[in-house]
Amino acid sequence: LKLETDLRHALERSEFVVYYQPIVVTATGQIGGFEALVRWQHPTLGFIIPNRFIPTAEETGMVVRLGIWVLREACRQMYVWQSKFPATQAMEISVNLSGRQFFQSDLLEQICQVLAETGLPPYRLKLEITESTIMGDVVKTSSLLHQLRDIGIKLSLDDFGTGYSSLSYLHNFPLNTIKIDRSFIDRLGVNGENREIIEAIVDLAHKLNMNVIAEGVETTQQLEHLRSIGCEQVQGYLFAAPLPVEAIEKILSAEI
Ligand code: G
Ligand code: G
Ligand code: MN
Ligand code: NA
Repeated sequence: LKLETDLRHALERSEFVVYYQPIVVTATGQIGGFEALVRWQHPTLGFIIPNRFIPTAEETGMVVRLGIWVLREACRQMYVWQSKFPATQAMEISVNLSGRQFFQSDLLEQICQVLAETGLPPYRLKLEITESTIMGDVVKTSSLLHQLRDIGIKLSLDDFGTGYSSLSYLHNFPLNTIKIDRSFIDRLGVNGENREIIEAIVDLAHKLNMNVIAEGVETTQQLEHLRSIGCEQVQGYLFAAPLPVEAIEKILSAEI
C-alpha cells in the first residue's frame, strides 16, 4: 500500500528515470537503436526495478501517465542525441506500451502530441506491445496497430513466445518486428538447445515481412547461433545492460 501511495506522487516528484539499452545490428555490430526502460529512484527505498512497480502502476491506472512520461522523455532524448551524435539519426527508439495504455481511447492523440512536441519523426519511434496485450481484443488491436502504422510509427511484438498468441492472427497485425523472449535465448547455450525453435520463429517472421530481435543475449555462442539463422538484431548483457544517459553518451562518443 505504501508503494501505491508513493507511486502516485513519484511523477510530480520527478523520481522516475529512463535507462536505455542498446539494440545491436547482428551483421555489423553497430547500434541500431535503444529500448527505453524506466527506473524509479525512490527517496528512501532507493532504486526500484519496474517489475516491482509496473504491476501496481497498471492496477491503479498510473501506468497511463507514467507511460506517456516515458514516451515523451525517450523521444526528447533521441531528438537531443540526433544533433549531438549524428550517427543516431539512423537509430530507432523503442518504448514499451502497457496493455492499459494501449487501450486508452486517446492513445493516438497522445502519441501524436508527443511527436509534435519533441520533433522526433514518427519513423524513428518504435512501440513495443506484448503478446498478451495484442491477444486481448484482436479486432480492436488490429485497428489500433493499423492507425499507428499509418502515422509512420514502427511496431514490435514484445516477449514473443511467452504468451498465448495464436500464430494465425500474426498476419493481421502490421508489425515490423518480433522480439524473441529472453527465456528462449537463455537455453540457446553451448549445445544449441532451442536452436530449431528460434530458427522457426525467425523464418516465420521473415515470411510475414517482419524482422527479429533476440532479447537477453549474454554469450558469444548465442550471438553466433543467432547470426547463423539470420536474426537481424540482438539485445542483451553481452553488449550492454540498460544504462543511464551519461553511460550511453560515452558509448556513442567512442563509437562515432
Ligand atoms: O529492465 P527491466 O528490469 O527494465 O524491465 C522489466 C520489465 O518492465 C520489462 O518487462 C519491461 O517491459 C517493463 N518496463 C520497463 N520500462 C517500462 C515502461 O516504460 N513501460 C512499461 N509499460 N513497461 C516497462
Ligand atoms: O520489455 P522486456 O520485458 O523485454 O524488458 C527487458 C528486460 O530484460 C529488462 O528487465 C532488462 O533489464 C532485461 N535484460 C536485458 N538484457 C538482458 C540480458 O542479457 N539478460 C537478462 N537476464 N536480462 C536482460
Ligand atoms: Mn520491451
Ligand atoms: Na521484451
